[in-house]
Amino acid sequence: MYKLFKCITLFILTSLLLTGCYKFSTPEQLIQKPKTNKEKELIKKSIEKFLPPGANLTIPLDCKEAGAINEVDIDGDNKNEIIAFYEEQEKSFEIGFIVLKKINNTWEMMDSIQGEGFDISYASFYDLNQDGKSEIIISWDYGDYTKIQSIYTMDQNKIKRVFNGKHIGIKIDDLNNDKKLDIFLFNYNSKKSIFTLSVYNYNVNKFKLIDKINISSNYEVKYSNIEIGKASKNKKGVFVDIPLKTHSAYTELIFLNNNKLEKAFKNSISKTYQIYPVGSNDIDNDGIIEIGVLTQPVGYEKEALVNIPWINTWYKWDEKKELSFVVENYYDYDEGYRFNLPKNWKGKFTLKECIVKNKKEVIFYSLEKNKKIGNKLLTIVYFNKSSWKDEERKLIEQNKEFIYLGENKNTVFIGFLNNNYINKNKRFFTTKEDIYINFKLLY
Ligand SMILES: [Ca+2]
Ligand SMILES: [Ca+2]
Ligand SMILES: [Ca+2]
Repeated sequence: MYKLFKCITLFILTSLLLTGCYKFSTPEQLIQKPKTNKEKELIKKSIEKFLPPGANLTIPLDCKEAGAINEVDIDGDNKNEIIAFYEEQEKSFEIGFIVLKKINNTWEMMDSIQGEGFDISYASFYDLNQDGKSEIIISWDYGDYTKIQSIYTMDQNKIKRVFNGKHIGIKIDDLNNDKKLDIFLFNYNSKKSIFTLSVYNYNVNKFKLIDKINISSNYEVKYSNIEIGKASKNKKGVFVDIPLKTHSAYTELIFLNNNKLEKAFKNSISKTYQIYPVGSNDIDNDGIIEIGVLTQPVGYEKEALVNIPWINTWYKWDEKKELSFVVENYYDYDEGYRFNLPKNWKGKFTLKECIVKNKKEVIFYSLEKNKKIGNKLLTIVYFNKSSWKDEERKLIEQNKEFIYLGENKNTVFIGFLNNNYINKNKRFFTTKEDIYINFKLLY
């Protein structure tokens, strides 16, 4: 699947290549004049000339921070060099990158580096030691979860490896806003079931360990989602989603305070326990990362876990030691949508998924005294696209109020809001507009 993804993205990338799918190393370079098509064509041709025989351009699996062809100033002359990643998949199974520099209007190869493993799982370019030259940071991937993290720098016109080690992940960010980039390395000791996060700074060609912290896990950490981002308006954190035994997980939020890595919560497992992994994500697009857990709706106490229509409940760090509620959502992964529940319904509703006359319905009910299931609040009905026009006509004839929520390839989603009940019970107040806005197709 990754390969397919790569092929597709590579295709898009090569077609976007000439329209600006470049990486820039400094803000100044962002405003440099766009290259002419002639220049882009020249770069492409030059790369092709210097690639090893049979090699093709490739992009890192995690392509958020680097593409196949990257423009970065790695020698500090304020002009960008070209770094292009390649793989050769027929004979030598070689993977690596080449570095080109523009000399007298032609792109010459400065150096080439052969990597390790079968894939590049991550790459980025940061001037880690603030000497004006960007370093090249790469995760060489062996296909399981063994990864070699390497950092390269330009030294006397040659690429020199300044760091190399086996770690399951690497991330770069200035976590404590001291203008020094922090290098985060993640390790897992399977014998001791300990996941370790270490942070380094790179000063005058030396890597200095700032601090490290252990994160408990009772399960083999084959995957883990690690996000660095805002935990609140002014503070960045490392969000580590850790798997636990069976199928569950939790999220550890870590800060760097006075050069010490510190956990945000005293007992993260109990605070962020997820019976199935939900993890951390900026769910409301406000630039701050939320932590998601699963809430079991009322009425499913005796149901098997897999049959429960779990509600995703999202929280943010409250800038102290706790979490504060953000939003809850219902997901239908088969049909590909998400519905954000009105915030004032939290703890006051439950739901049922049912089939009525061959149509799927999701019905949200009020909870009354002693958590007794009460009235219908909202019904989301799935209409077959081919029959929707007829159904719509009928609804209009019957004067029935409905909310058009959206549609995918085969299905039209319609909401019916129980205005009679909601108007009488102001604690459930919501509007048709809010319901419409809260419904989001995922693809
Ligand atoms: Ca340069
Ligand atoms: Ca540097
Ligand atoms: Ca957010």
